[in-house]
Amino acid sequence: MQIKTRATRPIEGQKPGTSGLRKTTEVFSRPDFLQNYVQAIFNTIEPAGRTYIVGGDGRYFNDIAIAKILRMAAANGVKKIIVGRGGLLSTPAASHLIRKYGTDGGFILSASHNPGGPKGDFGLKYNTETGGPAAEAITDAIHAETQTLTEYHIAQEDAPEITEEGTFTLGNMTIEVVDPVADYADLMETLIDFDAIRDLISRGFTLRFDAMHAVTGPYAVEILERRLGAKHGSVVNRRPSPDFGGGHPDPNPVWAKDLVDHMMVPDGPDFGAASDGDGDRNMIMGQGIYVTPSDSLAVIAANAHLAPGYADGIAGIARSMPTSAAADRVAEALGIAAHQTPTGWKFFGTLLDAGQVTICGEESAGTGSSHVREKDGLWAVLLWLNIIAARGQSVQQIMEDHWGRFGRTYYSRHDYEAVDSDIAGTIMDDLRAALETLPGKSFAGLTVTEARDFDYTDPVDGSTATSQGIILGFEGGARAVLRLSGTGTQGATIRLYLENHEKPTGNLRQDPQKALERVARAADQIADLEKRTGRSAPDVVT
Ligand code: G16
Repeated sequence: MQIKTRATRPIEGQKPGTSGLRKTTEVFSRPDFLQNYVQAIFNTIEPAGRTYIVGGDGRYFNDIAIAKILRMAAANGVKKIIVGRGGLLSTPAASHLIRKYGTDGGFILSASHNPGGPKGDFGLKYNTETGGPAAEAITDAIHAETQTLTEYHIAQEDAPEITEEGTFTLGNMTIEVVDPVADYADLMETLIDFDAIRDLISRGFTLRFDAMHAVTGPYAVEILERRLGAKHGSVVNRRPSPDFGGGHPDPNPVWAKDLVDHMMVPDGPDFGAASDGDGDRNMIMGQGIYVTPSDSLAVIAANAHLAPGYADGIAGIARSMPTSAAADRVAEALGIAAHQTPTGWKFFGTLLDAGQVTICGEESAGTGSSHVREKDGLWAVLLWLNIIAARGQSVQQIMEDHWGRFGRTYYSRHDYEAVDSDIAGTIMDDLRAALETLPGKSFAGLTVTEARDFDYTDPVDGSTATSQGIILGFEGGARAVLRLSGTGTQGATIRLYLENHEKPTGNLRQDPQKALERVARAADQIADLEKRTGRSAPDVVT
């Protein structure tokens, strides 16, 4: 094998965010951009003689990027790459393969729920041998490399086609092309009561899973239709497409409106779900009801023992700070620990590795458990089906029982998108500067009881993360959180998270936006969001 060593120079803007590096496809396709980043990863992880998993969500540029990564891996002395057929692997399946085959890590190509295509987004994330996203110390080291490296190495010859399973070579490196679905589906069978779900479906229970033209299509067809017997066509938008059928593969009521429309009619399916571009997010619905991700986490934690994988109970629950406190109430009732971490799945890793938590979740539609080190969309869907089968109740009844026991935590997220980055930064800076002056003051009739920045110390390894979001607490327990998104690619996105708890004896059937109206107004008055962003309302309300 001939290796080319090419000169490169530091390239601006390669600082990985909460989920690896995400940029527009146009930026990723610029000469040397991808190569520079991949070489920076290789320089950091010393890959000679090691084995890695490679796969992505099939979006535009997936195949080109994988071919380059294979050629660079061979040139950097990698011993073996295991890659999903056609370059496909959902993020949780990639995490599982890293763990199952004990590899040294993996490269996951995705910009998650962001649109794909030449005008869409692309992304690349390095996960370590735990199966989880690299910790900040590693991503910082990778970033430092991007700023100093002067050359990259790439095999002269082409990478083999990866459209069929089999074993190939590129120089001294072995490339094993595997079925992207089988191992993952087998893992699900060990955790979830497939017999109970099969029985439920055979008795006429109907479901609709919207794969949003993204990576979960083949996984959902295999598991829901082939193994569990859902009727053909229960999985819709099932064929992964490079631009997700022109859509936005973000499973929430705004972008998965088609699913909502199918579920909100009286004769709709009993259960509805969707997943995102790379299969780690989920949206759960029942006939006539949408379950918020925060509530879904709480219900999953309260009922996990009904699934074989969690029959002995769960060790603890972790949620990201902006996620509602609904799960904390479950932890309290179960007598187990409840952790609050910064936004980003990587912060759950140490707690999961140490066995301190079993179930984790985030408001951003991610739920997962210790079975992998990523959030897992289909796993959440299957656990919900297991819970429905075991309890013999509809989604609506399960929610009503849950709220009747723990109370209801009304929750909503308001997003101000593509805000000028300087304006967004100043809004947050000004708010931070005013924090000490807020307690005791009243806004929209609500008195501020707490105003602080969220700083985190990892209870396992002692690492710290500061300024992870501003928390505003109000009398009566309502809460608003403000933070800047770490996953957008256009300007800045300001997220305002709102919650208010209602006791089991209170009004559990309010419209969430109504229940949160006052705290929304109070937060807007404090941060002056609408005026300073020049909007009359948030761009997206979920
Ligand atoms: C990523 C992380 C999640 C995190 C989310 C936050 O999600 O993996 O752990 O909650 O970003 O997004 P933002 O910073 O925009 O609020 P994903 O699904 O995009 O990988």
